Amino acid sequence: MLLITEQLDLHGLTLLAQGRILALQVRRFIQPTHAQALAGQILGGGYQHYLNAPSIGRIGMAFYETEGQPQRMTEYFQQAGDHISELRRRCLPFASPIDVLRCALDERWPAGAHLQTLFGCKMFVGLSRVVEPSVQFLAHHDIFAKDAPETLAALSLHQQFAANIYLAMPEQGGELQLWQQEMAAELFDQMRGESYGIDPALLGEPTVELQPAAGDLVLFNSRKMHAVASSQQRSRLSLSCFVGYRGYHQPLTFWS
Ligand SMILES: O=C(O)CCC(=O)C(=O)O
Ligand SMILES: [Fe+2]
Repeated sequence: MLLITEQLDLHGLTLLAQGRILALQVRRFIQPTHAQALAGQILGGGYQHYLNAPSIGRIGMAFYETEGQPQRMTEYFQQAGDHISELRRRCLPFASPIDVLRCALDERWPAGAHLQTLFGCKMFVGLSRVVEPSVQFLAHHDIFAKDAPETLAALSLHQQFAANIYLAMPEQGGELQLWQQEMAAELFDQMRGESYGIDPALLGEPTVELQPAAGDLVLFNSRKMHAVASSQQRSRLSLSCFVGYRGYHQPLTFWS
């Protein structure tokens, strides 16, 4: 269910694409000492909160936040390039770990990998996500077709993965919890009501629970239910994006 490796390679990506593993954990994708320095630099610039999940901090804007509202969509696309540059700037003199991931996917995947386009516009990639102490990141799934309905970009996906590069992790708590069981979009939306997610206790024991270390990269099937356990200690910082898979002979795409 979980493959732990030292390298992001075609083997791991293929197992994930085939659904033979739930998650791929790449240890030390970023050197731990660099991860720590990057976390300080990125958080030092300040952050805001999701418009539709206000307990979760973020730098950049997730397409998920647009909720089909034309004004938010315009804002998202207008700011996409600036948000990519802003993360790059905060990381200096290090490379942005998201840029490193983008290159690695392009280099390793036979058909390459590139930034997702939607409505003829380049999307944003590389959301910095902050989970503060005592905050529980509720169980949810991420399905592009729910956020961008009736678009070829979303409907052509065979699989959607969440990719997270962890830069600051609490010693205890903050585990990523994954459930093998998928939940129909209608049922999930009915259960969550106005909230972005549901109480993980409603799902029973997670199938896999991971405690990534600072510097690790984890890719998992985002259409399945997932949650993040709360921690009493420090803020948890990860850089995140989605990776879209449309078959072995098609390029991977990424967006946030
Ligand atoms: O922070 C994590 O470990 C996972 C967050 C999440 O929900 C996602 O990347 O889709
Ligand atoms: Fe998620």
